[in-house]
Amino acid sequence: RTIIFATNNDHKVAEIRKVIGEKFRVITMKEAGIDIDIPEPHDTLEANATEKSTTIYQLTKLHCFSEDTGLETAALNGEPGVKSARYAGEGRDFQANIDKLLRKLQNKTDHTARFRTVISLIWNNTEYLFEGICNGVIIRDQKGNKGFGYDPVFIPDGADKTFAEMTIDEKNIYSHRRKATDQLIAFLQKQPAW
Ligand code: ITT
Repeated sequence: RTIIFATNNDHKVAEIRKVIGEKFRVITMKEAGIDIDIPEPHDTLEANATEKSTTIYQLTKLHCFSEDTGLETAALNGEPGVKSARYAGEGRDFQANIDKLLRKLQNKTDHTARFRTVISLIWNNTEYLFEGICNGVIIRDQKGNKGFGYDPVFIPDGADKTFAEMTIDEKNIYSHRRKATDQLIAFLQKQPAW
């Protein structure tokens, strides 16, 4: 039971592997010997996830999935959203992205936000989408140095610390990615032997 995870983001791999455990064998692109920059040219998470999974499916013809994630803030009409990785420019500099977000939220009272993950699975030449949402708030100062991306400024509802102050297991209690992955696992467990 082997499936390829079409991503170049090692943090995503670590988080998803912890959820999947021994249920399935997850192979990264690196492990499959695929060294390409997967394109993300679209204006929705769904379309970018589809682009990544179909690109890798066409190369390998193996079961594979990808995910695209965005941070959506209420006061900024869903920004940075699908642009989360490149909010402050093509450099994908996570500190610059956080700085820009905090600057734009500075004079807003509503700091609620959510992470949204869309997983695209290509299964027997058909696509299936799974979504996971984590609601929370953006704080004004960064806290913690674990995790990645916007983790130092996001506190999920029900927690009293940021994702960057949590271990992967703690983050997985709340996270968008874990919720989407749970649905992927449920789907895969329903499939006949593979
Ligand atoms: P792929 O290879 O899978 O495309 P990526 O890093 O390009 O990896 P995305 O396109 O999904 O991933 O970019 C989403 C960005 O949003 C990512 O670079 C982070 O800055 C941020 N992000 C995604 N998930 C996050 C999480 O769980 N916590 C904090 N920030 C996150």
